[in-house]
Order: sequence, then C-alpha cells, then structure tokens
Amino acid sequence: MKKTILCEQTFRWYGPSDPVSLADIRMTGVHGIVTALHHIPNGEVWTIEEIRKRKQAIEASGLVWSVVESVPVHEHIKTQEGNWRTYVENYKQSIRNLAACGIHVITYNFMPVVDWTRTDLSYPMADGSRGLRFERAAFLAFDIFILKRPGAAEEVTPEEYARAKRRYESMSAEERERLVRTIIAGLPGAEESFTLDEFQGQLNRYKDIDSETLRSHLIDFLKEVCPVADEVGSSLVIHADDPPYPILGLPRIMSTAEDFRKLVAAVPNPSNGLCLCTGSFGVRADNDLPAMMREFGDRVNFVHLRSTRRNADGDFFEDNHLEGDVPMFEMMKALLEVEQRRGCSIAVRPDHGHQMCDDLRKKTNPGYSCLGRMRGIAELRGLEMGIAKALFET
Ligand code: DNO
Repeated sequence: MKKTILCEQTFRWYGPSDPVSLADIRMTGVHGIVTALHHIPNGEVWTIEEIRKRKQAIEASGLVWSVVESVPVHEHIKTQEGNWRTYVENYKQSIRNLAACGIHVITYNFMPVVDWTRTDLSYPMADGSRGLRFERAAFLAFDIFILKRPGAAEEVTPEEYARAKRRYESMSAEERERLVRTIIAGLPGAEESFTLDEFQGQLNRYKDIDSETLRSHLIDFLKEVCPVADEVGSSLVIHADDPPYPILGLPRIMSTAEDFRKLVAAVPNPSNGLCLCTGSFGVRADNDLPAMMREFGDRVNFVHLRSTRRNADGDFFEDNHLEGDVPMFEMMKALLEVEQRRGCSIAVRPDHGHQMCDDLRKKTNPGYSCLGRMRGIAELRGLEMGIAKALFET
C-alpha cells in the first residue's frame, strides 16, 4: 500500500523565556520547532553564532528547528525611509546565515506598525476555557475615543460610530486601560510596543502610503531578497494580515488570494512563498481556503491551522481548531493532496489554542499556552490520519 506523505507537525516556541519549555513541547508529539531570535533588534543581522546556539538548544531536546517565525521586516523597509537599504542588506545576510545552519523556511509579514491585533485576550468560552477575540466596536472605541486618531470618526458609518460610542461609554477606566495595552503593547511575536503618543507617531509615518505604495515597497523588498533566498534554497513565506482588512487607516496588502496573486505576478521567484494562516485569511468569508491551498500549493511552505468564528458585526473569536468558520476537513484534504503532488511534507503548526485546565492558573503568552495548543494538534493529527487512511491509502 502506498504510504501517504504527512505534514511536518511543529509547535511555536518563544525561546528560553517561554513558560512552555522545549521539554513540554517534546511531549506534544510534534517533530519541529518554530521560533525566532526575539532578542535581536529588528533590522539587525542574525549571526551564525546566535543561530547555532539556538539550534543546539532545540536539538538537545530531541526536536529540530524547522521554521523561523519571523525575521521581522524593519518598519523603514515598509516605508522606504532612512536606512532601509541597509536593513534589506542585513535581511539578505540573515537569510544566508540561516541557510548555512540548515534553516530554509522564513516567515515574515508586511503589516504596518502592528503585527496581529485583538481586543480581548481572555474571552470566556462556554466550556470555561479562554480565547482571543477581536470585537469591532471595542476596536473602534479605541481608535475614535481613546487614541482619537484624526480621521477615524469619518471612516465609519454613523451606525458604527454610535455603536463604538456606546461601547466606549460602557467601559470602566480599567477596561479602557486593558484595551489600550492589548492593542498597542505588542502581542507575542510583535517585537515592538508603544505608548499612545508613540503609537500615533508611528501611524503618521504612513500618512502618504496607500496600499498600492505599500505593495510596491513589498515588491521592491522581495526583488532584493528573493534572489538570495533562491540561491541558498530557502523560502520566504509571507503571513496574512491579521485581521485581514484595513485598521487604523493603515494600508493592507495581504488579505486575500488576489493579494498573493499580485505578489507572485510581480516576483515569480520560487522563494516567494506563502504562510497559509487559516485563522487570519479565514476571517473573510470571501477567502476560499482549500481553493487557496490548491492554487498556491507550490508556494505554501508553512501552514497555520486555526479556526475563527465571525459574526455580521465584523467581530470574530478564535474557536476550537475543528470548529468555527474554517472548513478544516477540506483544508486538511487539500493540504495532503498538495503534499502528495509535491512529494514532500509541509510544516504546519496548531496556531493558538484556548487557555484551559492547568494553564488557566499560569501566565503564558496569549494564544500560546501549552494545553490548548496540544488539544489543537491532537485533533488535527487525528483528522490528518483519518483523511490519509480513508482517502489516500485505499
Ligand atoms: C500570531 C502570529 C503572528 C505571526 C507574524 C508572522 O500569533 O500568527 O504574530 O507570527 O505575523 O510574521
């Protein structure tokens, strides 16, 4: 009987200060680690020495370093200001150094100012666990009434404005404070955090940059770095905008299938890849995830498996991995089909998970507690095995 090629199961690890240790991760049954050198400031070169040190620590735990998430793209590359060309050269060097250490998949994103954004990091689920949520009215309350961003009130409908105002008025001082911290203090992996004033200052830098300009900056960046990645056999995988629509008046360029199509048309290099994040892209009903997996299969070199559930108000929360709006069965089937066609495994990780059981009493990175993610990977692993045996091995 033919053997099915399965996914390479991985877990994200935030490095030595992550409360979830490599020893914990080993017990989840995954093979690979997804991590970054979070201590190196954005824009600087990742040296071979630092990469090796981290790699050795991972291997000493019986795991391998499969994917980098992320080598952050310096803000000046996105706005093409100041030393941006130096940062591009540094990025090339980091790609070369990682390849020299045997690490060939590099995740990045091109979201201005903020990486992923939520309004609630401890949203109670019916079963007692806690998850992450984006509530549009709360976000607009922040934007219009707390940050008081110029232009924010004019960008929304009168109904949305009224809803945001009611939401703002319903919040206690403590809730407002928590909301500010949640949005601008930097979620794990975001690398940067700001005060309200600094935050507005950062947003101002994008005043004259619309999405087509930002896209052209991304293309300029890729035209520089992709030839280097091609040469050393690496793949640069771009992560979706999260959430996948404009926020804070900022331009967005990676929210739909069409966005990635444009990127490939402009930079056809094989190293121009996609990190297919089902949770981020899945927030939009017009993103057909299995179809994206099939269309971009040759360039999808990393997959985040997570499900979100949206409502008509533009809110969403992160659901259990096999529930919510993401058609996980069809997604997994499409992923397995691509792997059989390509003849190689693709790295996947259970993206986020609910805070549950003992983890409710621990302080872990939001979305990255051990047990919720372990539930996620366990369910996904079962789904994968079921599909592989029932559909591919008959
Ligand atoms: C959140 C993550 C993101 C992701 C970056 C990739 O949990 O999916 O922070 O790592 O956007 O560059």
